[in-house]
Amino acid sequence: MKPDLLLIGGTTPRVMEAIEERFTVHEGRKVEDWDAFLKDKGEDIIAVATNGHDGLKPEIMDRLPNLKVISCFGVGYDAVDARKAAERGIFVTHTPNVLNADVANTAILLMLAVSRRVIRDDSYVRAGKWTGFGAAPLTHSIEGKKVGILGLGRIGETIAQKLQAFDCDVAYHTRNKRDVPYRYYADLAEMAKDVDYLIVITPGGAATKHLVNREVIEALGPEGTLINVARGTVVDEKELVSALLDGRLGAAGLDVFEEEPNVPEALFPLDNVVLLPHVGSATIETRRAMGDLTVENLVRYIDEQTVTTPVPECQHLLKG
Ligand code: NAP
Ligand code: 8YV
Repeated sequence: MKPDLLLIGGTTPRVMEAIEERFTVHEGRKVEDWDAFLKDKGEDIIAVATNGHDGLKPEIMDRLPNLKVISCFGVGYDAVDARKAAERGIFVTHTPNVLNADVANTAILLMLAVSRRVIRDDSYVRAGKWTGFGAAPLTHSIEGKKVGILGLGRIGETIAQKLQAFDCDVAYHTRNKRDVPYRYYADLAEMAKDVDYLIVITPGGAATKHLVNREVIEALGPEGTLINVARGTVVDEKELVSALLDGRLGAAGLDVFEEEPNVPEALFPLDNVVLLPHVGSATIETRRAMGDLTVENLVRYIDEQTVTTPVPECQHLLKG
């Protein structure tokens, strides 16, 4: 008999095929009455496969008494209470590293798209304005500019490395200073004051909520650009919108929002803003690698009672 797995949210056909080979899969999306489902199947579920957006609601986790592993498709796991899971001896796993390059590319893509006004100029051509009004207005180069990175972890460091190709002067802010060739700022607002671009790439969750507040946004200022590829919650979105509307912030490139998939409509008319629907890692190649790692963690738990990439809160559950 195959063990029971609860799948939260959608997944790729490749992941579905792989998990169906080893598990009896219960699709959360098809559950109409959660109370009845959990009464009937709650005790049988030993594995959950989920993603960074849907996570696992605490009230559902509480009703899975034999749960052993929660495998999250994505590196950010702020939608899963990993501390509580660890206390119960449940492994939470995620997909670090395999997405570093594409998320870093998205950050740089947003820097370029905003600075070079790619969306505006594309519309200019499509609207026939090039023939009517001549050349489009000049834009800003990112070459040699000062970039502050909030969060210099796996992805932040990849962004820093890639920015060397643009001769950018890179600084960073984290809680712990690192041994890296970039200028460290212990104070985020100080860094924001000194840079042209602030790139946000920390985890989400309570500890980073609204780190980018009014003070930081104003320090970045009317010539500054904010790029957020982390989580919407890290930036105070109301303050961000009002600063952009008032011209107190120069521009923004945003892949993530506080209430996804809802994006503040006040941003829609602004051509100094580029908006993406949380697609930092959304390439066929990277999503395939993320899916394979999500499955590997589940299968290794079944075969070896261990996992490949536990989140830090669950690291101590690894044997040996
Ligand atoms: P990571 O390796 O764990 O790096 C996180 C960095 O954030 C570390 O440098 C950490 O340094 C810093 N940090 C954490 N809390 C902080 C705080 N309160 N103040 C300042 N710095 C803080 O994580 P990663 O793999 O680079 O991923 C980062 C995040 O990117 C994920 O958690 C996820 O939310 C987001 N992400 C988004 C997408 C997307 O599609 N847009 C894709 C992948 C990931 P210290 O501990 O020293 O402070
Ligand atoms: C994914 C992400 O979009 O890895 C993350 O933290 O935000 C993205 O790679 C998301 O997790 C997919 O569910």
